[in-house]
Amino acid sequence: MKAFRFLHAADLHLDTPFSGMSGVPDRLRGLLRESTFAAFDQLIKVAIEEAVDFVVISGDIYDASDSSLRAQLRLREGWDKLGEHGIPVYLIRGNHDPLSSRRLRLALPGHVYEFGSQAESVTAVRRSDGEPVAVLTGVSYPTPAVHDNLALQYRREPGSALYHIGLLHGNVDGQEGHDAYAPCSLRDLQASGYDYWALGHIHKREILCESPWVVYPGNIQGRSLKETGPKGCYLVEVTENGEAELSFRRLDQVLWLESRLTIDGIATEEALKMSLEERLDELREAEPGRITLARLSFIGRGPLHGLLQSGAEVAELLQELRRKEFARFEAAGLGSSDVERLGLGEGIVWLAGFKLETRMELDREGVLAEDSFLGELFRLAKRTSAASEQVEELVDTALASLSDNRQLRRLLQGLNPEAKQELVRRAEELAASMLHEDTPLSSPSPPSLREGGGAS
Ligand SMILES: [Mn+2]
Repeated sequence: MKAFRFLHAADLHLDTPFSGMSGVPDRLRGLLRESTFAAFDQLIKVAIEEAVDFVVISGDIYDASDSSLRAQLRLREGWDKLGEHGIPVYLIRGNHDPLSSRRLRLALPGHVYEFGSQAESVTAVRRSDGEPVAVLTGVSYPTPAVHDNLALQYRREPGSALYHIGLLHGNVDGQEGHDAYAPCSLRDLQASGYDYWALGHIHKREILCESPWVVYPGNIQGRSLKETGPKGCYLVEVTENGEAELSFRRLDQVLWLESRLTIDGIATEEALKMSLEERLDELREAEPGRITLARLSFIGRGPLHGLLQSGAEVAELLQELRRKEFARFEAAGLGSSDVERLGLGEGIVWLAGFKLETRMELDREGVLAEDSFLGELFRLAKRTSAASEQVEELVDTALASLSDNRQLRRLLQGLNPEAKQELVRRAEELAASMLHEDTPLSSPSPPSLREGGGAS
């Protein structure tokens, strides 16, 4: 076998509209709309810098099947750059950009190979000497919804010693949160004889198996709070003995993340504001040159719990911080086409919303020593939590009456020990807020989880 290297990306979702985000200034929205293209430009740049032999893209290149001409032209620009460096592209279509979509008709240049609606195989060569190095098999979605197990169509070429790569857009082992298109099992892929499964469709980066490699690179740019953390592609380097080494290459220009901020020990609104500003600085410094869209979860216990409960105070505070941050951004003189310039300077942090998960201040030790119903309850919870069998027993007994209902029973069977422990903790919390002397019994408030302000 001969050594070679390639890039594996998927789910580019070019021209994602970022609609439904309230309160985002137009200029920032412009940068968000640009972000999928900016990540694509990075992909092209990395391919050229790493001098890969080819690029593999496993579906959902466009976000919508009636994708804009703008998206098609930007894509073409990227392909042309790769063409200038002699780097071919192999791609399949996914559920967002199936072959049936009428508008995706710009002719592809010769170095971009698009697989058709039936599994087929092509041979890829090493650029330096034109030696064949890999067999690539792929299938494009003919229509948006594909329910067949496409993986079964992939056949290793008999007698071929070349490295086999399968491009597949689909859901392996019924991953949640994504349509069950082209469903297959990890076992199907392992049994196929392929060396590397270049998957797309699931937007979360995940390596399902290392022998053979079964890899979701995730999407190249996060697009909502459901797609948090750094996004990019894999550089795959295959050695002469057919072993592959993967390295993640970050491509995203906008980072979505969840950040937790504790109110422990914070006594005043002023102190909370300072703590928020510090967090903003930390987030900005952690991601220079990027836009960070953060949702804050307020956690912990403290005197501010009661004040924050309604959410109005927090919303106002965040609004003020957004205003200041955006003024900073405007002062930097950046416009919607300045993602690259933004890449040179400081980042910007936009607070995309918040969650309230704080709890009332409680003298736990005091309650534990108390001769009261609450004290007794806390002692029971403490004793129980020390041993996981006891937690199981307590929760199972407490919930036994619910299991008459078939649906509830199924839900309960799915509870793992951690979830049961959490139930005990929450029950303790609930009882505390209902029984604690500060809280009138008439208005019990469960551990609060309120969301507000912005995208999800
Ligand atoms: Mn997708």
